[in-house]
Amino acid sequence: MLLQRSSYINILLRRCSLITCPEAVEIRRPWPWPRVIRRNCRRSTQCPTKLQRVGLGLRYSSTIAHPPNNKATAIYQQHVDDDTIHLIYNDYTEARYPFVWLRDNCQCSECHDKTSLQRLLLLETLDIDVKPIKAEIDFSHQSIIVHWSDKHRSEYSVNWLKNIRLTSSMDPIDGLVSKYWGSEMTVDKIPTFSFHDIMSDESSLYSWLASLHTYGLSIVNDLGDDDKNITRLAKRVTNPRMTCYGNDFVVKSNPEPNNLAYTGYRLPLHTDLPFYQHEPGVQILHCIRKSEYGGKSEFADGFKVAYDLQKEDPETFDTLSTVAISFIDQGLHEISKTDYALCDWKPIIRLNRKGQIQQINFNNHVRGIEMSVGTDNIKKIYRALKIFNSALYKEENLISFALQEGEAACFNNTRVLHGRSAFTVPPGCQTPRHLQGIYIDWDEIYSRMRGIADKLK
Ligand code: NM2
Ligand code: OGA
Ligand code: ZN
Ligand code: ZN
Repeated sequence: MLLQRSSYINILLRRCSLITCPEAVEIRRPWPWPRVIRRNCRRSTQCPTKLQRVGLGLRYSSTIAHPPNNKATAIYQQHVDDDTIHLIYNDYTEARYPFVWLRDNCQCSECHDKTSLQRLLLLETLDIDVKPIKAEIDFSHQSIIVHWSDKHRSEYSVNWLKNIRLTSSMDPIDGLVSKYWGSEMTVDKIPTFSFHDIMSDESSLYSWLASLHTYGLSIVNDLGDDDKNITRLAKRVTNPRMTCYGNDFVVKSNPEPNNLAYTGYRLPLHTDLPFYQHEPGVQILHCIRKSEYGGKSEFADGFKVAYDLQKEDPETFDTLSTVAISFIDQGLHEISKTDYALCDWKPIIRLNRKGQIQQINFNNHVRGIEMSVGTDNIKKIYRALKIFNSALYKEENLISFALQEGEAACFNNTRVLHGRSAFTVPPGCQTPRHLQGIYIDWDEIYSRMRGIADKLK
């Protein structure tokens, strides 16, 4: 017999006078796959926590001799309605779990592989109309046991269930905000972190990465002049992102440059490697040797510039966010030592599904020759590109400063545009300008941050 709407589960009556202390189970809640750590109740067998039954098993009130933790550690109540199992935890939070979701996420070894932590249950097996025939609380194990209409039996522990919110995200990354900036972000205001702190302390590492998320720009100092330190810094997060320019790269004026970055030419504001479908997320440029003869760094927040443009010139914004531009590069692949020819088409301003600004790709020196808009529209594209370019250089948007030796500029390569003024290398110069560069991907950064956030909880 299927349980009717609002019928309460009678199992609570079985042990209603004395249940397991809510503190008997300590929960760690790494996102998003809770690993369970159990701990015995600190208050031993005399624990006074009780649930008392009131009325005919339809309502319960609690008598708690010591206040519950503000994190739920036990289930107080459970009932089944049309589509969900409704739980009330001992911190008075409520949660509803749809039947189909519970069945889909059964954690038994038939449905879920314990080693890979991945789902075994097949969509073809899942009945979206599945219903519980019986659901009960197992107080000693603090779990819900459900017997399903498809004859399966599932058990869900409170430790696992209580951290799952189906209405809002549990991901710590979703709690981070973005803050747009303009030229008020003078060099002394750029969030700055010490290489040594980042290497020795995970909370400094987290703060650095969180700040990169928020502002898209930070400085790491104390790097000295060791050209391997940039790799050490990247590896503190993850493996660096390999590209056709290598695992890391030397930015020096070079007699046989395979990129304009490896000359002394001015580099107008740009994002790197837009000819990859998946552009590197973050770039780090470590100044090993600065130049007396130019080579100052420039930055602008592409999100702010795009946001202002959307308000001030919606037509140009529309062109920049809808028309795909080609980006190309070719040469000898630094790692595979084979010829490469990379090409991708994308709009300068990429919007997400909600129409919000998600990504900027802008690079004049690797912009392709081909255009897909038809001859009549070509001038419109050039006008839009020029408007975006001059908006980046407006006084209110541009910051410019000389990176000091031992400092690294770190920036979101899909948001913040970077450039440099021209520089020269005088004949016979023994200490030419030298930056060491590396890329890291956002997926890896967020993954590392989640891991640290779990540990710091
Ligand atoms: N480098 C520095 O997108 C670009 O071509 C920018 C990239 C050569 C790896 C330069
Ligand atoms: C680069 C770059 C800036 C600089 O290497 O991608 O933009 O200051 N370099 O040399
Ligand atoms: Zn199962
Ligand atoms: Zn660059």
